[in-house]
Amino acid sequence: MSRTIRVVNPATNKLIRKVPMDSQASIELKIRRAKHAQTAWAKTPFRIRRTALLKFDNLLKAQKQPLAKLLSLETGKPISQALGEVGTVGGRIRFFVDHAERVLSDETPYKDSTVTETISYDPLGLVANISAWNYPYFVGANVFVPALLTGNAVLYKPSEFSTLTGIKIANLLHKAGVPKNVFIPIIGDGRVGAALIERPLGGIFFTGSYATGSKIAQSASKRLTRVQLELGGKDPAYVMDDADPAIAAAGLADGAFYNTGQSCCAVERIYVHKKVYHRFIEAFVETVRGFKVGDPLDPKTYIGPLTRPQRLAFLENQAKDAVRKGASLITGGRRLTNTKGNYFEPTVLTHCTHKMNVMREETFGPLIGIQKVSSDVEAIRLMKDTEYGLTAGVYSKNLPHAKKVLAEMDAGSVYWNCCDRVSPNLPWSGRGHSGMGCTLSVHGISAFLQPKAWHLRRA
Ligand code: TXE
Repeated sequence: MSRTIRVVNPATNKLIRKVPMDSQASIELKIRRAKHAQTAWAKTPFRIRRTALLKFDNLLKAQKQPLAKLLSLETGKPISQALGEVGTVGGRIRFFVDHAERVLSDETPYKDSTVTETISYDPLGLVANISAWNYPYFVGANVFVPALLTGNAVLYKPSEFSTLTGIKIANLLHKAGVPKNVFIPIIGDGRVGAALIERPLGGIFFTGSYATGSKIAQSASKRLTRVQLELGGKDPAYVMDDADPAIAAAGLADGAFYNTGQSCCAVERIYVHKKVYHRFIEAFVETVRGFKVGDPLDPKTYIGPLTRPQRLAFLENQAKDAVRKGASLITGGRRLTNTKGNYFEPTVLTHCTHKMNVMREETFGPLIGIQKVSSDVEAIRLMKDTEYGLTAGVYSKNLPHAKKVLAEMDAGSVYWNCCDRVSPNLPWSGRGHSGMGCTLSVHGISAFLQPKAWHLRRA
């Protein structure tokens, strides 16, 4: 008897639907079907693969409203942000469509009268895409769009917290012309994910937590399967002594609390130079107190419920630990008890130090710790005191001043007067506990290819 996923609405904790999980046997069957279909898909002319993904983009646009509503119902994402995600994922799809053919093309780096040296690019073959729930369209498309364009077949396991959205994505890809056996959804939780990656695969592309990512890397190492990991972060931001405190406060409040703080590249800790500290705190707290907490389907809602109920206690413990060690709780700090949903008050802690969990462990929720600093040297030391390396940002009026600090950061992405930002033109990569490999940009297309070197000598 196969297990089922209970799809629950985080705003009410009411059951939406039960979905049967894949079993060991059904995973085996799907892998066999995908392996067989991939050979033909790789031989399909690029323009046909390209047309299918452009059609997928058009279908997403045409069905934006119902897709966004489903995303909001099943993850608690505020509807305005769900519309934003479904409405802008097309920019990433079109980036990949516009650049994949060039990345796929043969190259001839050397040729003389007798010898020709060329490079061709083969797809990895069968890739497993194990995805996350916080941006299922963004983090999914980062992987399966370039994977499909480069001739791979994809076994796509959506997170158990965004199962219905994952099934919708599969249906739309098939409707757009991607063969059913070339993109196959695998439904289930971590146990199903673990069973999937035990099989021989051409690559494993994972988005999720560091804890799970390291388990997956260990499992993949037995077969030397290529692994790409997009993991968590503890992203710092530094408000420098010449920054405009009001501009920094508005940008960082959004960066810390957008998607109810459940973004891998959310601002997770803030350092503020003493010169602008009080004006920043005043503006930042006023902005946070202005966030509307409510029904995700209400267009005015900015803070919705946490997707995962177990994180309510985690956030409460982070706030308690900080206060116990000397932090000041300026606003929030606990779950909302007058609702059936997983709501947590937007929380701001000041007078924080690195003795507190809130400044060291990933929060991934609507809670932020702020620490005053007296110099760039102190800020850089604190920003670098982490095992993660996803993003780091500064607010300052002076670019050379900002660049000096950003150049010191050991992170995949750095920001000047912005934060929590992803662009298809730029590589998205994590260092240390934030992962390995690259999505987006042309690097994120090459990730799905393997080169073949041709040494041709005229006899
Ligand atoms: O991840 P989990 P969560 C990170 C974010 C946070 C976490 C939140 O920072 O740390 O993800 O997502 C499957 N073998 N990012 O807690 O538990 C599971 O079913 C194989 C970073 O849900 O790691 C789900 O599909 N699979 C990212 C997926 O792994 C397993 C953006 C993720 O689950 C498994 C989004 C196993 N043993 C979130 N155990 C970025 N950097 O962009 C679980 N899974």
